[in-house]
Amino acid sequence: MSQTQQLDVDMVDPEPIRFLDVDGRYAPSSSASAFADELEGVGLDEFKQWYRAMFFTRAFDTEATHLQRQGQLALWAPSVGQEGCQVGLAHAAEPQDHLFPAYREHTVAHVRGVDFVSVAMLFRGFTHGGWDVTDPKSGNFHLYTLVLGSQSHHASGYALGQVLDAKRREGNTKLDPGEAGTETGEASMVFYGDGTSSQGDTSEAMVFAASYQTPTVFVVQNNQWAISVPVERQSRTPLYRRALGFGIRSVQIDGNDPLAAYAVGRKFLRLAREGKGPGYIEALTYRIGAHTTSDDPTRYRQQEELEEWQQRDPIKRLEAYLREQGVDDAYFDEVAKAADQEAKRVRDAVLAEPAPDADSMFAHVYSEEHPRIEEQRQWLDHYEASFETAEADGGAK
Ligand SMILES: Cc1ncc(C[n+]2csc(CCOP(=O)(O)OP(=O)(O)O)c2C)c(N)n1
Ligand SMILES: [Mg+2]
Repeated sequence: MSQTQQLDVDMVDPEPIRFLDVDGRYAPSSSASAFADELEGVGLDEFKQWYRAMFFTRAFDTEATHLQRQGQLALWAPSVGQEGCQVGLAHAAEPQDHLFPAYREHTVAHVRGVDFVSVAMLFRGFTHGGWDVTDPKSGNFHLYTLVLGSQSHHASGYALGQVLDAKRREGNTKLDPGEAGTETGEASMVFYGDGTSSQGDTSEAMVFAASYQTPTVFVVQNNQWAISVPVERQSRTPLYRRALGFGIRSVQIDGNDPLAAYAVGRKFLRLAREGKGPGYIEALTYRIGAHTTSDDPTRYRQQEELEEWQQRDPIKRLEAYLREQGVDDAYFDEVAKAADQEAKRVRDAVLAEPAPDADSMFAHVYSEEHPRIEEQRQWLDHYEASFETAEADGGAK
């Protein structure tokens, strides 16, 4: 699965870390042994819970796509195919960790307790992103970020704050740059894609994280495409190797194996919390659906490639593993039924929500009044009023 090497240097990549093979059999790859301990104590109950979260997210994803097609969402970014690494990494995080997503981390959002309705409302244009009305910090799951790469700065900057807070708790307010070893007890984890790795922000964030030894885990979901640009165009070297150049521990995992994502995520987050510096995980996965509902992937990628990756579907893989462990139809039927109900609940809630006051678009841009915002607010008022005038005149002329 590694990318074709075009450099004339002799470097062999280890096999990606994997515990479950494509048929859901427990068959750790050679590089997995260093992480096997992390799975101790994780059993059937947990795996069933992970399966449920993945299945629910896919049902939600399908419903959200329908809602967009029916004109109820402005846009939708599907995560189909990427649920495996997301569920493993989300469960690897502790409640006190802070997670900084891009825009298709729907499984992570769900595991962190964010209501799917909140996620849909963002794409409906009804909220600016604060997840639950009662608690915008819900689950320490930060805002979806469409400005590619900016979240890597948010995560490494936040992590510097985590270090400073820990030092302050010890009565030490002086930050010595590059000094490792501060136990923070919490970490930050940031998600972005293969294409985003070309954005300068992500390199700067790695320099920063390595220099200050921040407790940050960078997760790159290499889903092989950045809209229509293949990963081979983004990087001539496997992405995980870039982080090594910054002095950051880094591995490549089979991103459709939730066990691999959990084990590596757990270890890297723990090392980060212990003051042992940042980590980087390249999760090899695939975007089965379109980039967004505005995209038609048949214009740029081959059907055979899609079918090949469909064989590696993370949900089917975990299902095969669970069946092997004796989980029967009754469980899978119950999950499917409950997921259907959840999708219906989200649909009903989205359609029932009254349209927000248009003024809310302007209300929180600046903390104080701003002439440009006032200008825009007045323009909208004038525009809205023009419809009333047109109606009073007997309709548009
Ligand atoms: C700074 C910036 N540049 C360009 C874009 C337009 N854009 C949106 S998504 C995308 C591709 C991102 O690809 P990748 O990082 O691989 O994430 P994926 O969508 O595959 O999950 C681009 C170029 C943007 N949103 N922000
Ligand atoms: Mg991508």
